[in-house]
Amino acid sequence: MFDSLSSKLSGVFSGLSRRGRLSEGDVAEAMREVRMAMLEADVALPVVRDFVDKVRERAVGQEILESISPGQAVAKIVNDALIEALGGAGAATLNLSAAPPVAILMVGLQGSGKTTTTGKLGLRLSSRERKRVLLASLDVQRPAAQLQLQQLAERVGVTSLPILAGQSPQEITRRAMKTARQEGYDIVVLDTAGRLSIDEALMQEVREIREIAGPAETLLVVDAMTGQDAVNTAQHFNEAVGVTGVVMSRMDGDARGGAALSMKAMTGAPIKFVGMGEKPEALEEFYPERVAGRILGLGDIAGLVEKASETLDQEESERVAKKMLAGKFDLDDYASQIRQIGKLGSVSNILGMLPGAGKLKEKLGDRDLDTTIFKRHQAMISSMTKAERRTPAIIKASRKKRIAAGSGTTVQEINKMLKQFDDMSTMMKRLNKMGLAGMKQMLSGMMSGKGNPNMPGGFGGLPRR
Ligand SMILES: Nc1nc2c(ncn2[C@@H]2O[C@H](COP(=O)(O)OP(=O)(O)O)[C@@H](O)[C@H]2O)c(=O)[nH]1
Ligand SMILES: [Mg+2]
Repeated sequence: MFDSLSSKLSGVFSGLSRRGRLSEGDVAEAMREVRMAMLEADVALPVVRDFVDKVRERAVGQEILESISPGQAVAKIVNDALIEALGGAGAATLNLSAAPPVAILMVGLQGSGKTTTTGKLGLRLSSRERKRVLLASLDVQRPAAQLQLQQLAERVGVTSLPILAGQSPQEITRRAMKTARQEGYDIVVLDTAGRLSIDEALMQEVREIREIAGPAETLLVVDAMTGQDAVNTAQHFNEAVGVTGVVMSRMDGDARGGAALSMKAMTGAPIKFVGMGEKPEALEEFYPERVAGRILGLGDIAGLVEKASETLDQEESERVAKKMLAGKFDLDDYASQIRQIGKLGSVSNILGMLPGAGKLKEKLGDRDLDTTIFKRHQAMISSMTKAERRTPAIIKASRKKRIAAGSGTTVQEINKMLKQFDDMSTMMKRLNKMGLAGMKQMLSGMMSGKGNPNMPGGFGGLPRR
């Protein structure tokens, strides 16, 4: 997502930054390129026009032309304009401030991801926001649809409304709201039936359900992979039933991103969440400033940090980070890091959030690092004494034999692990000095499997799955 747009825009700005001063001609030329990049990314034409006009107007201003680093100044203007186009800084959150039970109505075409998103929302609201959530399927179009939601609800540990055969969507809605009132639920998520295309019968059904439930949110789920069609769908739904927010599913795919960039401007409805996969956890808030940063290659560092801190033990990470900075990383810390790597999930996911790592991610594809090696390292470390873990240098021949026997590994493997640990410590010390640019270099070394000639091996030799 956004990869191609991102690399094109970076090209424009690095071209600009090589110049001392910008003339109006330079700006005009850059804007032509920005315009083309956006159209190629499938951004709607009116949005592109508006965007380019805005940027040009601001960039041509005197202060920019005389500023010291014009490339950066223009990048900043583009960044701000992107954030505006995406709906303004800060995530558009759910409005749940009505009296409980608060209804959330899920609408959209068939196959857009409504049921999946209903399950994701159920999980999110119950676990993060500690709400009592009831899920109800109003999809009587397809026989298995209600069962699909029921199973999903069980999987995420949220209650679903018992299925009663023969009820209409309107009847199910009444029953869901009544059950929620009687049993004290905070939130009811209503998963409606879709249609293959927008038709009046669907819209009428949605309007009737809305009348009954009085939802605080009507969330439209659209498939990011359908590009501009997603925007058209949103316009239609918004006109016919009114939409308070959009969920873009399949943002994990290779859609060009134009739909996300056009949505707010074309429909007025903000993107509230994006679906990043089929799993119930794969729902993220939509932060325009982070997306803009990602597009401009600034990397979604904030997103990465949020993801990491959610998944990892915060205090443990801080403790290890401090030791790393102080150059006092030991084998205990290494073992703790190994445990946490498992929790972070796919390496390619993490790479996608790092600045400029788009290319590496492409190379890696869906493959992931083989983590069995980490498990073996963990076994070795747990067969060591405290003193050995703290000061690996004391591990000589006889100790190695004992550790190998204890962990079911060989002395050779122990040697290799110690060497790798040693390299890693060296690398960390260098990393501190190098900053971000160095980090990218290191990553590309990791991915090519060769390592950088100036750098120790690191993970370069790890087998991949
Ligand atoms: N990769 C990916 N697949 C998704 C996402 N959201 C939904 N899906 C898949 O899309 C298909 C249709 O989803 P479903 O929720 O049944 O759509 P509905 O007809 O609108 O209820 C299912 O196979 C889902 O697993 C997403 O964010 N990413
Ligand atoms: Mg469904």
